[in-house]
Amino acid sequence: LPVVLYDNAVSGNCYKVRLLFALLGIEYERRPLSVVEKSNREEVLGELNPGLRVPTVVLEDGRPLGESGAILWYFADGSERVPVDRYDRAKVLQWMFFEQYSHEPYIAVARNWLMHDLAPSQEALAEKQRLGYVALDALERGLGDGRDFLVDGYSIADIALYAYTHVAEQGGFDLAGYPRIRAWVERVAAHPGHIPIDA
Ligand SMILES: N[C@@H](CCC(=O)N[C@@H](CS)C(=O)NCC(=O)O)C(=O)O
Repeated sequence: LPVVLYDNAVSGNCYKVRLLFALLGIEYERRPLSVVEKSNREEVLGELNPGLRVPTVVLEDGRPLGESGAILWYFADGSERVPVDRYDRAKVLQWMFFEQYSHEPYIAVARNWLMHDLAPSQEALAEKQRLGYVALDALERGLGDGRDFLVDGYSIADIALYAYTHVAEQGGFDLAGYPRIRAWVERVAAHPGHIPIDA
């Protein structure tokens, strides 16, 4: 059986998984779920992911796995996209936890609100954007010292952060003041096997 991906085409969290699968040449079956009309979530994902979120995968042997970061780690560990060195592995996790706590909740949510006209108020959107810029400042600092990627070589830390950063404009963010981020976005996109979010 192929790997199954419960997926959404505009979701950056799902794109992380599709991008990794493309880079690793992993074949999978894509099962789209809406991120707006969510009434069937429990029925479809209830047995698979207690969070009822996409991405959720079902492995070849039937075991389910949720959370984009966990899915990236499961498939990439042992490949070039996860370092071998213990400290570097922890640095990859440092960036992935940063993405989930300090980046995605602002940049992805601002984008989602703007794309689907969901912003509860202008003030709420402005606050998401303020905190999103704090995350972009951190990412810009993290790409200092002439480093090409966040850790040692192109890793799943880059995939996790790239997913929403490269479409941050859709959340109302201007990357003009972030030259290292812009160069890194181009570097990731130039990697052999790269696919766009809307592939
Ligand atoms: N921390 C989760 C977040 C997943 C997530 O927020 N998925 C969204 C789509 S991007 C979703 O399923 N939203 C529907 C909902 O909130 O019920 C991950 O990284 O996989």
